[in-house]
Amino acid sequence: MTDLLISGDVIAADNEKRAAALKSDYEALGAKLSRQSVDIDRITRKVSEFFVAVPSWGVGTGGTRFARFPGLGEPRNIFDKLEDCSVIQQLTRATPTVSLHIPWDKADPKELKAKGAALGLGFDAMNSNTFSDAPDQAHSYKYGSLSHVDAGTRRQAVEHNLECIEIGNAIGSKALTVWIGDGSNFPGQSNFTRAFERYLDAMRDIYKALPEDWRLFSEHKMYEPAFYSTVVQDWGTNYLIAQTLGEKAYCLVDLGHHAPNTNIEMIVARLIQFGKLGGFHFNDSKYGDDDLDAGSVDPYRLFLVFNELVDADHRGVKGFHPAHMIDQSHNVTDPIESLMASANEIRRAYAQALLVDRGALDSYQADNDALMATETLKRAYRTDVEPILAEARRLNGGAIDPVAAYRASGYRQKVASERPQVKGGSGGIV
Ligand SMILES: [Mn+2]
Repeated sequence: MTDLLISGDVIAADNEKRAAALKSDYEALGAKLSRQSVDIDRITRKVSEFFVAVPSWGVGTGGTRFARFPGLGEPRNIFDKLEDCSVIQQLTRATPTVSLHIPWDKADPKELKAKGAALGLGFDAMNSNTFSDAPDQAHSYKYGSLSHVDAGTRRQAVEHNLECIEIGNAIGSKALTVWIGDGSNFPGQSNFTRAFERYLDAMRDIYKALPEDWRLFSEHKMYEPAFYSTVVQDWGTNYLIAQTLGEKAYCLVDLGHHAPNTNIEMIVARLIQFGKLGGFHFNDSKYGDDDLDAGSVDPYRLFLVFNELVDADHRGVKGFHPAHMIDQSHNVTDPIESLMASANEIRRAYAQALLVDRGALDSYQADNDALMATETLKRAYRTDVEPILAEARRLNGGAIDPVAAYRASGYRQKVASERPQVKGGSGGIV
């Protein structure tokens, strides 16, 4: 039996209010899609089988370099975080797994596994942290970790990643994501070549410890916390890493880790073509690594990314199973609400991409009909697929309107009374 933290009655009562309208909207959309020879139930089925992992760190209130304004009922530890994650899953039915960050979420693996099982949650990729210092560690990461000039510091960073694999293995994870803050703030501070050699050597040691059925994801980021250069700067560097390490190594694309206006969907296509797309950290951005909610600023870009994923699936690309994870920071919203909204936006982009008439698109491309080719994408994108998303949630026991049901449940007020309020703001993201 799964521990359900939102009463089934609350969801049923809220759904009841919306059921008739949904039925009518779903039928109208079904009729419209059938005129395009699209079976709405097939799309709904595919959407309900599409999942995205929630980041454990996402359920705490985030912050900026300037301040953090703690929210009500913030999770005190990983077990509280898992409870919040289970609420997101219960209402959306889109997020059955959680991605952990070590050491932030360090706990007895047996207890983690038991809590996850009780809440009906599994564990997605493990995330190591060698970009900040843990209280008792021997060597500081101030000047880097896996690429540090000091061998002892590099060794410590490798050992930490090995520990993440060990914990992950015990709780059923199948992947390790490595993101490092290594880089430089001044021209001349670091030798690009030597730093990258040291990084690759350290990553080889991690790769060697990877269980047979695991994947290793490296995540590129063009700047921050290092502002002049980063060791894993861009997708080209990332591809070289995956290529150098071996077949279990893949590239992770965090949508916010690119320069403004970068054609991310084309990067995705390239990585798919050469068998190295490992997965995503979904979020949105206006200027940099803003970690805004997925689809909140540029939903068309999210759709274009999904267009590449659906295209790859349609072409039957071998061994294609990218990991889908959210990586966001919530500064002004209730993190549970933001994560539910984001999971739905991600599914929305997927559903819209499923509606692209790929045969027509191929023909327009072959005829150099640029206008009709782009209209083919736009036609799918302009379709309001909300009835499909809502029906997928409803069919699986979720909420037709997750935010409304969540607010009706009083969950935030309840945990606010149980979890002591964090006093005062502090700098830095969580
Ligand atoms: Mn990320």
